[in-house]
Amino acid sequence: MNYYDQTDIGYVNFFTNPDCSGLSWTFPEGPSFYNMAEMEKGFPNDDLSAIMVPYGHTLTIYTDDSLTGEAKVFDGLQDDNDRMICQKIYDEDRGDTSNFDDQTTSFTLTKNEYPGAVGSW
Ligand SMILES: [Ca+2]
Repeated sequence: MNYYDQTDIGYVNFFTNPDCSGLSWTFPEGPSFYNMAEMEKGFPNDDLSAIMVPYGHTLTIYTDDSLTGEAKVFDGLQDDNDRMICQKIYDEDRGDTSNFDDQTTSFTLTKNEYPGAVGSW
């Protein structure tokens, strides 16, 4: 994986397996949003099971095309070594009842205006 400065531009990583393995693709932070046709240039429809979102960014996934259907929001997470953390789309261990596994059809990746305030729990 190539190094990048995630404060400049964000890249979200998509995976077909919940442990961030299997088929994968990297999408850069876009000026607008990714509809199904744009996502399918690199990643299959209705097959997303895990993501890595850069710290300071927010990923919103939708079950239908063009940001419609149900939505789910993920904030970027990183570990102590500034590496992105693998997040399952459907995490039953956290009592997640909204099963978004293998349903993602469109999404947005946006940079938070104040990244310093993100993840301060
Ligand atoms: Ca879908």
